Amino acid sequence: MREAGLEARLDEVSSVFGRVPNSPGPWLLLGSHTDTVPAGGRLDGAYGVIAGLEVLRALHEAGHPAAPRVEVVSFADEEGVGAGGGLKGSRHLVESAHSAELSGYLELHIEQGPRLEAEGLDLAAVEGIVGIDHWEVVIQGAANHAGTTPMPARRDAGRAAGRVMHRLNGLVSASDPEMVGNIGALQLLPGAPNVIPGQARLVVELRALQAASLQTAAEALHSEVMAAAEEARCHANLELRTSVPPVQMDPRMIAAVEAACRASGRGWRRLTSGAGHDAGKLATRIPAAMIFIPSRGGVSHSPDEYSTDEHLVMGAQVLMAAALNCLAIPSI
Ligand code: HGY
Ligand code: MN
Ligand code: MN
Repeated sequence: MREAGLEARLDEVSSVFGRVPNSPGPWLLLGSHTDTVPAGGRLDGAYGVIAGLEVLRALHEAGHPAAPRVEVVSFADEEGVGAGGGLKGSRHLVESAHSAELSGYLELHIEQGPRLEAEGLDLAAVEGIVGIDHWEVVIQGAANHAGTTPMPARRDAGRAAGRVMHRLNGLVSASDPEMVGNIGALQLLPGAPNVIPGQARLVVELRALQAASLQTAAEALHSEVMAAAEEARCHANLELRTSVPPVQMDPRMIAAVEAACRASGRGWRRLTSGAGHDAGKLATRIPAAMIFIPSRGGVSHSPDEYSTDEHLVMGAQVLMAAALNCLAIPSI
């Protein structure tokens, strides 16, 4: 950011902000996050930060009047690989005084899914972002000798966890055909092959664009966990560990993005994001919008994450055009 002639600063949670020196604000914020999931790809988040920086650098170098009205951000800990459930940088920003100095937020991101590529399209104007609930399930049975304990006498927490995992797909699609869910974290304790697991700890992630679907699925999950525990003579407890509500993007900013997509001459569509983003958190406080470019094979959260250079450059150019369209909106 400093090489681009911007003044750069860290906030209290290590997000990095860059703006034209002595610009008075308010600012349209561009950017994304630079953290990744374990063994993640190189584009999820980082692409939007670099593209936002490139847009501001180009405006600043050209002495464009929009430059002092734009700020760029690299958010910390969007993925939540540590504790806290993620969106740490954007959560801190919306709770800070600086959010009152922002006229809007525009995030360029890879789609992380297969739809644009499957339809031969190059861009998406994101209209909404799914809500994401993380349910922590603890199933308590009794650790015991795996060789001498007769099957009917066991209180096998792993058996109950296995039934929940097996039934999850059914309860998710019964709640909402568009909904998704999985169990990405599972622990069987004490974790030895010759000990009946006395405890199973799992995190169930549910995602839906409708809050009602998340509620329906949560109720079905609760019933399933209790039935699985009872069948294995265990006890169980569920706790909502993190919950990010579904959110709609700002209609005026979506229109600004759509105008930029149209002007690009490339194929585009509106899309809902199945991935969570910092824009979802910012949208709870200020006008926000997102732009997607295609991901090869829809792959993300993997070292195989890839988008073509042509799409990467085109996305940055559309970000520039969309940002200028946003700055022309009277209240932005
Ligand atoms: O999990 C997500 O959807 C995002 O990549 N953090
Ligand atoms: Mn991610
Ligand atoms: Mn991301």
